[in-house]
Amino acid sequence: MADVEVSRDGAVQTITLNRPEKMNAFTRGMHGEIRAALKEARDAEVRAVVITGAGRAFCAGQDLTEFGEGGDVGASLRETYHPNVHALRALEKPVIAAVNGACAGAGLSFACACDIRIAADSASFVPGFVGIGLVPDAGGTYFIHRLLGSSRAFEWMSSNRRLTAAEAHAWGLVSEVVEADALAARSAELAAFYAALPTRAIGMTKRLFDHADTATLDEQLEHEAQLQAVAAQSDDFREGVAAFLEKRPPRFSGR
Ligand code: LHQ
Repeated sequence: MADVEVSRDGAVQTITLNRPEKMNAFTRGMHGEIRAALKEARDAEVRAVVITGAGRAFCAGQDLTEFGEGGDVGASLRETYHPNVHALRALEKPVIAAVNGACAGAGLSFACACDIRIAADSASFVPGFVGIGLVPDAGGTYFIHRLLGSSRAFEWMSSNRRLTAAEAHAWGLVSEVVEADALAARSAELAAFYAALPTRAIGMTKRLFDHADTATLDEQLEHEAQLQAVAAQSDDFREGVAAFLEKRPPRFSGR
């Protein structure tokens, strides 16, 4: 069995971290498999992606049995984690993290690099890093302070407090919490909903929000104008307007 499983159901691709006996902790080999899966997700036929974990964890972060003393940790992060974080953000389609259980360290960073997070009621969120004397990496400081605000992000990441799914929902870290048995069905339903939307517009909305983090108002207005010019050329824009005027539900193709 692969350590990362990829399946396709219609326009939805599911990527399952699959080392349940090790809480899906990341190994060097898994990064390559995730990279290949995210490359496959670029296929225009894929219009939404779900990332989840097998067994009782989402991902416990770096496999600490593989990560010994010595070696160039910075180089290892640049080689293994960074390309996948970039690939997630560059995917011009919605990526849903279906957090089925413990989510810690770089696993937490990875979930936070996704566009939408839903969680099982049994899930928990653990910074992890400070517990072993490290700083958050794999984009953790970037995404978590944007999601939670600096004050809460710092308090949480520096205290290493284990957050329940209900607390994560109250903080806005996850958008929804469902019973553990219902997570797979609910994430499939949510992904199918997103996969039926105008994918190019969704992808460009993602790009615009990422750009907004560092842009001035003038830069952002210009970026919006440029991408709107592209969206206005799409089949989905034509279909959306036609459906509105004909008072019928739109049938978006993602083109
Ligand atoms: C594990 C792990 C794990 C191996 C649980 N590795 N076995 C990247 C690259 C380079 C440099 C450094 O940084 C990074 C990024 C990082 O991700 S650093 C942060 C790494 N992650 C952590 O520090 C989290 C460590 N794990 C935990 O805090 C807990 O185990 C969590 C919250 C994940 C789960 O807690 P519980 O549900 O209470 O389970 P448990 O603690 O009893 O663990 C179950 C088993 O899983 C246990 O093994 P055992 O043989 O006793 O059953 C753990 O040793 C193993 N495990 N995380 N990261």
